[in-house]
Amino acid sequence: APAIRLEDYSPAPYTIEAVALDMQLAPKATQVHARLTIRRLTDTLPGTPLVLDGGGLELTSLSVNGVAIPVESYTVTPDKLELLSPPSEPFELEIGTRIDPDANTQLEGLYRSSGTYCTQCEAEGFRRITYFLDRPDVLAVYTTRIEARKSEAPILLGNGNPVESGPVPDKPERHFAIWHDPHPKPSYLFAMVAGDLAHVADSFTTRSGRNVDLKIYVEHGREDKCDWAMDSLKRSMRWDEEVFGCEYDLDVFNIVAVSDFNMGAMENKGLNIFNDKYVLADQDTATDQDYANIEAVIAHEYFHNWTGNRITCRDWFQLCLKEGLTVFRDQEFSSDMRSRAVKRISDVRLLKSHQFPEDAGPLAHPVRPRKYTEINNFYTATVYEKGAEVVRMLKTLVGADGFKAGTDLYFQRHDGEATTIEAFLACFAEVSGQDLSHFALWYEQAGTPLVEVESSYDATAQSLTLQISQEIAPLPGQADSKPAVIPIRFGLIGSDGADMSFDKVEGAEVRQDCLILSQRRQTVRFSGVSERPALSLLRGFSAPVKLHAPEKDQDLAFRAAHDSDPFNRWQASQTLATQSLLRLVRAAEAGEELVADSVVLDVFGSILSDGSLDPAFRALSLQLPGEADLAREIGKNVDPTAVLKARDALRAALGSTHMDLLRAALSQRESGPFDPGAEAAGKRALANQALAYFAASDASDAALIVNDLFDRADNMTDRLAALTLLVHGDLPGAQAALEAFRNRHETSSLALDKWFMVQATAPLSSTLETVRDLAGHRLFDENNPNRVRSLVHAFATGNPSQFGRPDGAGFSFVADHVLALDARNPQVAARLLTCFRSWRAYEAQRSSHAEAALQRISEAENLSRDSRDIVDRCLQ
Ligand code: DPP
Ligand code: ZN
Repeated sequence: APAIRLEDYSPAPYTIEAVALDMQLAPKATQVHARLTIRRLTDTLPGTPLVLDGGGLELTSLSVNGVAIPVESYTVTPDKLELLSPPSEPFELEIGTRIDPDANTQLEGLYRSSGTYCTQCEAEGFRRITYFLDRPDVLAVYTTRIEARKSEAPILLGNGNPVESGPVPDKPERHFAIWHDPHPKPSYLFAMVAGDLAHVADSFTTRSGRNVDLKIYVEHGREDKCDWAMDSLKRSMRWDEEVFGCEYDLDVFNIVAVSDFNMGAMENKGLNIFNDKYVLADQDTATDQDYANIEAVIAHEYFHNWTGNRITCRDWFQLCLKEGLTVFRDQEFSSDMRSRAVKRISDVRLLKSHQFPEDAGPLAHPVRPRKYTEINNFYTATVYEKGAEVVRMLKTLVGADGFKAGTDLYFQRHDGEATTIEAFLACFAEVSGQDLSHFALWYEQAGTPLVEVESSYDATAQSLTLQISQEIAPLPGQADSKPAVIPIRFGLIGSDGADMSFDKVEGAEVRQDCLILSQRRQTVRFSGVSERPALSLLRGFSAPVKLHAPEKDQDLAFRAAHDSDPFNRWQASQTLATQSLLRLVRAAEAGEELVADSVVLDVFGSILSDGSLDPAFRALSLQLPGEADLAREIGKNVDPTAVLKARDALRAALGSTHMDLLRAALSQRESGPFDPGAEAAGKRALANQALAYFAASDASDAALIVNDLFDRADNMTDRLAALTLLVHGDLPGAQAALEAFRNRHETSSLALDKWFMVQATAPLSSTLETVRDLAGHRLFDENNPNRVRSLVHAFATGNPSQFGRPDGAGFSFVADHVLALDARNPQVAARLLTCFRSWRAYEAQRSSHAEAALQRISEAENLSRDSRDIVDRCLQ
């Protein structure tokens, strides 16, 4: 497939101003009738052909201004409709198409999920419903008439506001509903839903007094699992008014939860469609992490109403315009709802584990890519999470007031437009008076900058000198890099643990507590520094960079106890643990005895016993870097077995050293009614973290205590924590617990996903065989993306030692699934395939097995464009 390039962008020669859709739903033959009001743009010569996108369509009728057009005046294929010489004056084009929702296994366009008709049009799904200018810069007003058998689909939903509904004359078994969306929108925001659904209702009054009916639609019997999602929605609506000044603009806001969905959720105007994983929650089936995710995703999709819908993207290269900004907004929302420090740490962990490896390998791309062959492959951690970090840096640079003024200007100036990153940045440059042209490099350049800092203190001169460099390692298509603007928030910590003052700084700009780097190499000199400080750099993770500032274990331990910045306190303990684990990995590779460093044991003991710290923060601080995090630090010649051994050794040492503290922490587990809020969740996280170390210790009653917790747990967080320890530790009782869990949750598919996942991620040599068996289990469903992700994807991305087995069998198993899946659902297959992206980092034997698996995929016939793109880039 030819690459699509940013520099080739040009507006379409025609625009579509209004769309009237009539959808006659039937499972295998849905008839779509579209009436499009089309206008030639003034720059377009009369007679210029009009080319509409299609996707596997069957044309059933075609007319212009009410008259069927002769066959010689158009050409048509399933993927394209071309009018050879359209009228020069505005005209109405009517198109009939027939589609088969039941045959749609790729879950793009119109499909059915558990019998419910639903749509997914981002990025290019609308063309699978009718021929259209299916691109985000064509904004039209939509009116949708939906007709279906009443028994099959009593509920009929569309974008915008409901207009009319009733029985269909002469067809007593059918009914219809008409929806009208007054806000012009791109086709990717179109949606409709029809099915036999239950709902819960609530309402919200906007700050200007508009009453909005809120409804969440779910399968019957799931109504009691919507409370948290509804509560999150109302809090999101209020927060967006208060913090960003964004008010809702329709009479209704509907959310539909479906069980078969490729992505997390979709922000269709007034009709958000969700993967049910991000809606449904109750004490018995959802973990605290699920609750937090639901809150974040509900907010994210709602916030798109302004950042994405009212103001959309000119072209798909600008995807980060809506996604990076909206992720930033949902992160801020969660920070306000929960602990800001804990949220920041969790987000940075995610960034480092998902985005950093992407940005360091063959799939690296800029936050705003310059070319793509399949846009679905660019819904990435780079566009979303790094995109959010870039917005956060922008806020740091222009200040909170400048940021608020900039977003106000953006909303006012670009409302109703499809726009670009340049236009977005111009708003902040204008209100702040700052030149942001150098900063814009963050959107253009791939790769994570490595910032290296060497410090020296001169006691006589009372000066501190930092030699700082920045560099991005060469990437495919990016041999060298330019230095970026990097805001480094910092503090100089004195021996009493407090931040020290200094007189002046030469060699870099400093604004408040922020050093602003902009050159390849800089020497920065602080004067008036009264003692050698402990250097706290990159506070709050103020830029998405890798920081190398060599620091002794003792200094890290000091900062882990005293840094006034909670993020860096956490980072200091993590860096300490990482350094120690890397030494253990080397020992494991050399076949030496694995002895944990006492300084790490001490620091973890202090955190465990420090009751003054927030429990959620303590829980996070006690978590060791993951196996994949360590592999990333090692970078090349990775042996995942050695990594696992090192981590197990440290976990066991921590458990055995602190057994008494752990017992004490376990006994503090709270009872009483379940509360899904952040504070109660933090206490559960701490108790379960303590349990994890206890289970890894040499305590003779460890298995007994874990089994007991499993039996007594009255919520999913605790039950799953215990089950995971039993299964991953291969402890006595594991099989019985798995069976009990399955029996209890057999009818809840989201809970059952966890049953698959816990087995797929067990770091045991028997796991691959287990996973193979599970793929043939009666409860496995290869057509349900959540189920596939809970087994195959979880194995490939959450089980480094078994996916990366030295015999290559893990790679081969995943490759088989990629190929099988590719024929049915290319988007999910291509996503699974990205688990190979770091294949070159393995030691030789493993990397040659991984390469062979990729080669096998590459040689398959009829590979989708999605998978072809990923496999080609991985092998390039
Ligand atoms: N636009 C969706 C989201 O990120 C993804 N399909 O919210
Ligand atoms: Zn989004």
